[in-house]
Amino acid sequence: MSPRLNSAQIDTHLEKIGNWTLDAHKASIRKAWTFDSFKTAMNFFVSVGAIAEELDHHPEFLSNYNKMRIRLTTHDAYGLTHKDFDLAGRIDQLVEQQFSNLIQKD
Ligand code: H2B
Repeated sequence: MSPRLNSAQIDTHLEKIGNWTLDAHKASIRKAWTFDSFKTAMNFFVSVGAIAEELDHHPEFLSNYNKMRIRLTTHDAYGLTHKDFDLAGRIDQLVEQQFSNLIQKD
């Protein structure tokens, strides 16, 4: 099992990824996206699901019409591990490559 990261390790990982929010207990990170439609949000959900299966690491999803929020934590370790940051990086890469033009513009 992956070891839980300590506070300094978490800060180092956070600096390397884009714009994820750490909770007050340093036990999870989260990020939200607003897409152009519900259908896009569902496609995003399915795409992230495929990455989760590949990495055997599974996010918590919160869906609200065209918004998707993802929270990452490692349940087995009761906190953050490198698996959460690996998955965060893959999700950011997915958005960049396949969803960047489908983010809702104000
Ligand atoms: N996902 C997350 N987010 N945390 C875990 O601890 C976890 C997981 N454990 N996916 C994995 C699966 C584990 O249960 C299996 C057996 O590898």
